Amino acid sequence: MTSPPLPPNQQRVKQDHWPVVGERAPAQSTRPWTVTLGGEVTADRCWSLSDLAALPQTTRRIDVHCVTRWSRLQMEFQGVRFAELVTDFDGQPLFNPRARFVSFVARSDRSHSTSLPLQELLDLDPLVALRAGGAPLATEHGGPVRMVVPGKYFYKSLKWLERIEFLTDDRLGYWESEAGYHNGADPWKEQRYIASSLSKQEAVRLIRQRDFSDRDLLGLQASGLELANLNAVNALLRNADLRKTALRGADFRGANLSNAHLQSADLREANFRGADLEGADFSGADLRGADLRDASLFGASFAVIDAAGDRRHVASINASTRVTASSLAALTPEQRECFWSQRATVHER
Ligand SMILES: Nc1nc2c(c(=O)[nH]1)N[C@H]1C(S)=C(S)[C@@H](COP(=O)(O)O)O[C@H]1N2
Ligand SMILES: [Mo]
Repeated sequence: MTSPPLPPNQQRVKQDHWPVVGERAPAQSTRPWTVTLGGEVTADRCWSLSDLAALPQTTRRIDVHCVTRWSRLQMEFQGVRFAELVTDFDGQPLFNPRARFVSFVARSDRSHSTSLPLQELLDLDPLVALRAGGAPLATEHGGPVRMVVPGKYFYKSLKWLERIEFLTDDRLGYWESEAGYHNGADPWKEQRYIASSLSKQEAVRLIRQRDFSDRDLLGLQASGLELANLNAVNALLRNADLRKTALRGADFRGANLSNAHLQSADLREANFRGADLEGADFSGADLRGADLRDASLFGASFAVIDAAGDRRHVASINASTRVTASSLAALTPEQRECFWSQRATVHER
């Protein structure tokens, strides 16, 4: 018999052992347990545990892959399909068309949460699980009710589910914002930490200390993270995904950000002196007070320019944005106009 496939660099647990990872118990409370829907919803909903148990129950065998490298295949879970829970009696969704992301929030002391894109969730067809292996879920494994999301590292499967919130913009979860866990979490693509070169300890340290200086973080995935005042001096950040990232006051002197995605990032007062910004995309970013002197800007963009020549998503630039004439010379005339029209301060050298 051939063994079933495992995602890269995962190992099967011994003898059906089920490790406890992360928080070990929910927050103490005397309130009866409920699961509520919130955010971009068409109707408020709230289920007690007996409401959930009275809904149609589905049994599934799901492969569990923890980011800490253990896997347990074909675990049996039982509960309500997420897709069914968020559908009304008449077949209409309980979320409205603006909803793009879902944040799951736990009844836990740190209000632990994790999020997923709504469409991905519907495709993955997760369970709001009440039982595992034929028995009620043990408390340390998320009982009385947890999420079980197949096809993602297990940190996307929240224990002690209390609230399901529909959102227009993503809200990073606990591990994703505090510990450098990758927001994509695809075990087959090995999306463990924000950069593939990192160990768990390094990812935590990088995020906690906000120190990326001199590091090779090729392909960094840090979209939406809170990284104000980041030290990224001389960091290698080619192709980094820094869309919507909070980077006010960040220090990118001498960094390599070629082809980086910085759309809608908060870059107020960020320092890019002497950085390689070739091919970087700054459209929609806030560059007020940013210093771009002596940066290489060949192929960089500061607005989306459509076929008719109209500029959209223009980066916010003003007189406190500094740039050198030689850097501007590498831009296309259309892109350069973002600086002239918004009266950036242009230094001759
Ligand atoms: N509320 C809550 N849910 C959580 C966590 C947590 O710390 N708190 N850790 C996550 C991680 S990293 C993993 S691997 C799984 C672990 O679930 P288990 O302890 O039942 O194995 O829960 C996930 N859900
Ligand atoms: Mo995990």
